[in-house]
Formats: sequence, C-alpha cells, structure tokens
Amino acid sequence: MEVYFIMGSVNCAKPPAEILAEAIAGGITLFQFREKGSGALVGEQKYELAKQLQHICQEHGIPFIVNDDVELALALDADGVHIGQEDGDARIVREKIGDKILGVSAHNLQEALAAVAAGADYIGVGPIYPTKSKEDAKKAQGPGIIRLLRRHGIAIPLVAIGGITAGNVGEVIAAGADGVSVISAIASAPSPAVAARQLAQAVHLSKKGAQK
Ligand code: TZP
Ligand code: MG
Repeated sequence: MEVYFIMGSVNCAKPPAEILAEAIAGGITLFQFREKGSGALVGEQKYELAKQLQHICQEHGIPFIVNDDVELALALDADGVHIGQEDGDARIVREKIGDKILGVSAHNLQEALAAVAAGADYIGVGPIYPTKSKEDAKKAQGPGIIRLLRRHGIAIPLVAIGGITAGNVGEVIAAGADGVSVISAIASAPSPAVAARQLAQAVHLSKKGAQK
C-alpha cells in the first residue's frame, strides 16, 4: 500500500507501458488500471492495454487492480478491483470477486464504515488535496479526514489520494494513512522512476517518524 500508482492512457504523455515499467523500477508497491475520462479507451483496445500492463505487473510481482470494471477484472483474473461510491454495492462486488483485493473510495465516516462492513480490504480516502486528475472530484478535505477515520476505529489500510506529492506525504502518514495513491505525481513526472522513488522514500521516512 505504500506507493499505489494509478493510471490509464489518458494520464500518459508517453506509452503507458513505459511509464508503468519506470514507476515499478522506482519502487511502487501496487498498481491500478484506471481507464477513465475523456478520450479513454473502450472495448478491445481497453482490454489489450489492461493485459499489457497486467503482464508488466506480473513480471515484477506488483498487484494489478482494475478500477470500476469488475467484468474486466474477472476476465483478466486481476488481483483486485477498486470501486467508488457510484459504482454499485460493494457487497455485490465482493461476492463477484471472491477473495480478490477489494478497494473502496470513501469521503466520510459513514462511507468508510459501510466499506468495512461490505468487506473492503482497504479504503481510498480523498481528495486530500486539490487534484486535476479527476473530472468529478469532490472538495479537498485535508489530512484531517484520515485522522478522523482512525479516531472512529477504522482499522483497515487507508490510502490517501488527491494531489499527493513527496512534499505532503509526511502529513498524510502522520495522520494515519498506510500509504499514498497518486496519478500525476508519477504519470506526469519527467522521470516516473525518480518520482516513484521520492514518494517511496518519503513514505518510509514518515512511517519511521510516526513510530516515535
Ligand atoms: N480520486 C480522488 S482524487 C483522484 C482520484 C482518482 C485523482 C488523483 O490524482 P492526482 O494526480 O494524484 O491528484
Ligand atoms: Mg469508480
């Protein structure tokens, strides 16, 4: 969960496979294929890109998670699925995917408690900071939302998302996040490998600090 990279072709100025390979070299720990937004691939092209990126993940032992598309995740035998609040009932998705990884996005305590009850393996919390990578993003909430979820007993892994950079990782880890999810900090970086490495170092340093 430390550095959870999310992307689709829309987020990439060079071939997605290259960006993913560089991100893995830099130390990402999880990958989500999120083929979404204007210009996103559909049908056979979406399937082929997913397959290519899954293959790269498999070669390096990085879990491959599919955003929204449960059928695609099942067709590819992906490692998991991530769904938002508008993507149907998490319990039904859990039934469909068995013991694959289930991630759910939550924006408040009520949604987080419901995600836990539905059997989510982790929760994506955000946007923490303003983001340009999600067309329908809600208002940024700051790292306090993570602290609030922890204070109310949410114990499963929490990943912070939205506007995360190596510069603000410290605040979200200190608030109780297990890791960070990013799109642009890696996908739009001049060097995705360097960007991933900086994020990984920031998470590790912040976790050491949080133990004290
Ligand atoms: N969900 C909440 S914010 C966001 C998603 C998918 C986009 C995060 O992208 P970035 O570029 O890391 O801000
Ligand atoms: Mg969704």
